[in-house]
Amino acid sequence: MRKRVLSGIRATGRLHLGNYLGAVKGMIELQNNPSYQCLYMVADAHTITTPYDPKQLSDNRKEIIIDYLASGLDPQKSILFIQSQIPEHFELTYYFSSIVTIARMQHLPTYKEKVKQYPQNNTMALLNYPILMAADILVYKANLVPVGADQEPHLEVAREIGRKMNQLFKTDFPEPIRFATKGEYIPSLKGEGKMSKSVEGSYINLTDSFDEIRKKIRSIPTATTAGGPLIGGLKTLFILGQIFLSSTDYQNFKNQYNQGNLQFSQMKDTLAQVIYEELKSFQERRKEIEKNEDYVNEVIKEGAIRAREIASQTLKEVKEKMGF
Ligand code: AQP
Repeated sequence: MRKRVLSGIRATGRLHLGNYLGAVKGMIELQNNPSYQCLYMVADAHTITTPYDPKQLSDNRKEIIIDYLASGLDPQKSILFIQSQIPEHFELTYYFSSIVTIARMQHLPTYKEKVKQYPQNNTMALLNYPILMAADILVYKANLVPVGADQEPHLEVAREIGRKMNQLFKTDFPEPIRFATKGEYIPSLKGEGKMSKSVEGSYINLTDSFDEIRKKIRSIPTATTAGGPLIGGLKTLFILGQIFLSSTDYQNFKNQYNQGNLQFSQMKDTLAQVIYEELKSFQERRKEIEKNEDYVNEVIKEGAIRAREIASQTLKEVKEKMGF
């Protein structure tokens, strides 16, 4: 049997470069490897763990599917679906929650960060996020999870839950591991923390125009003189440079930096141009797909049927083993 792959993106807005490099690139790579069966969802249920607008959630669900298709995910090769259309994820979450302590969830760094970011929104759904994520993965018995480095603590929880379920109830969940890309952690354009869509000024959207990209790259805080350790905005600039520039260009800029004669504006504008070139074909494909709503609806409908077939089998098995 082919190994399974599961990944997803929250429906909190349009995709940014961090989502693309840390998650989508890995999703595409695995989809094109015939050894894997890939399931990629829009994590709409995870969206309500932070403040949200129902109208925007409703629109974003479809927008993420369009982003997936425009990035090169192919419904002939991967199952593309919307998380909330597969009720088995939620039922399994409940069963899993019976073997996870509250203390374990409260100690997660990701939970603490979100509570700090949204102190008015310290909800049960937020606390449950990693259990739902474990259910998302294990309901398909997925072995590989292409997600960014920020998701590693959640994957550890998924492995712990799988192990404990296997011990207690003799299930056969695999230990899912993260599939890392070379852009597994894209720092913020502001030079502090990660690129994140909830932090204004930290990200480049996949749909940004050349002028917007150039303006954003130019805004990365860099030192007035070159040389010294690569920290803050400099780190962001060079990480993006390493990913997008040719190795010759990158090395030239790096040497100039070390020698103290780098023109930051020149490096920034070259980088903006190359990023735009990579995003241009995505943007063109996106415009085409947007026009074809029936096709997008069909992809979503088909995806739900195929995902549910697998998920319902796992759930049946788990219920029997747990004594239901
Ligand atoms: N900066 C990043 N570098 C690399 N990978 C990243 N991912 C997110 N940010 C980076 C990866 O993208 C996928 C989707 O992330 P998510 O579902 O957590 O989406 P999100 O929460 O909407 O992403 P943001 O931008 O981080 O939003 P907020 O600010 O709302 O929390 C995951 O695989 C993630 O690792």
